[in-house]
Amino acid sequence: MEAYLSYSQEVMEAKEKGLPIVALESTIISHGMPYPQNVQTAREVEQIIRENGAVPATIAIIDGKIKIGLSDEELEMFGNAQGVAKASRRDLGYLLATKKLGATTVAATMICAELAEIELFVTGGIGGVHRGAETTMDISADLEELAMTNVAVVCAGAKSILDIGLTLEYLETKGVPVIGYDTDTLPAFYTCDSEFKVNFRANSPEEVAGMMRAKWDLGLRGGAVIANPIPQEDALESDFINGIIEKALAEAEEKGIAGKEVTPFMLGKVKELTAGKSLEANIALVKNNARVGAAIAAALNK
Ligand code: PSU
Ligand code: MN
Repeated sequence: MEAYLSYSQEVMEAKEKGLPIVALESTIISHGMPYPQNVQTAREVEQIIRENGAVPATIAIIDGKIKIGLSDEELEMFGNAQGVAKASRRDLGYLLATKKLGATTVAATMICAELAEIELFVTGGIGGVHRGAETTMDISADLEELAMTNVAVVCAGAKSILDIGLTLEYLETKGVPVIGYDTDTLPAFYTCDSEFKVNFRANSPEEVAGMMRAKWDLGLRGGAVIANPIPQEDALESDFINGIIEKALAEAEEKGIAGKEVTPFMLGKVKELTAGKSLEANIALVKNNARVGAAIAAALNK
C-alpha cells in the first residue's frame, strides 16, 4: 500500500513531528471552481490552515500515486489542465493503474486521508441525494463513504441543488452524525441555515473532537458531517439563490445532464446565473471551514 502513497515534504515532516494535518480535496479545484480563482483559493486555504496551527494536505492522483500534499506547480496543474478525471471511489484503481490525473472528490479524498492516517478533512460542500433521486437514483458516493471511512468532514452543509431532507434521511440510515458547528440548524451552503435541524450541536473544536474520538474509540466505522455555516456577511439571500438553482436544475434536465457531470454543471450554471456571486460565497465559506477545520484537527491531536 505504501507503494501507492506519496507525501509532500511538508506533510512528511508534519507526520514525523506529530503535527495536526488537514486533508483537502482536488475536485473542488478541477471541477468545482473556474481558473484562476480555483488555484488562488486552494493556495489561500492552505495558508489559512498553516496560520491556524495545522498542516494542509491537498490530495490528488498523479502518475500512479496518491499524492498527499501537492506542490505549487501541481496545484496550478489541477486548476488549469484539461482532461483531469473527477475521481470518486470507483475510479481510484483505474486511475492509479493507468497513471492518469485524478482530482479526488469528497469520497475519494476520505479514502486517501484514511490511508494516510489523517482524521480531518476540510471542503466546501459534500455530495448528497439529488432532487428527483426517487427516479434518477442519483445519490453521491460521498454519503456511503461517510458511513464507512473514519474521517470527519468539515463543510458548509448541503446545498439546495440537492434534496437536503433526503440527504439527511440517508445519513441517518447510515448512522452518520451531522454535527452543527455553533448552530442548531443545518446550513445550506450559500445560506447560514435551512429548515432542517442538525443532529447535534458542538460549540468548540474540542467538543467536535470529543464526539469523534468517542465514536472511533468504540470502533464505530465512518465519519461525520461537521456543518459550519457560511459567515453572515458572505451569505446569499435565500430566495435569490434558490430561484437561480431552480433555473439551473431545469436547464440540466433539459440538456439531459447525468452521472458525474451533474454537480460540476450545476456549480458552473449557478455561478453564471448569479454573475459570480455564488463563486464569491463559495470561496468565503471554504476559507471559513479551513479556520474551523485547523482548530478541530489540533483538538483531535491532543
Ligand atoms: N459541492 C461543491 N463543490 C464541489 C463538489 C460538491 O460545492 O466541488 C464536488 C465534491 O468533490 C463532491 C463532489 O465530493 O462534487 C460530488 O459529486 P457527485 O455529486 O457527482 O458525487
Ligand atoms: Mn451523482
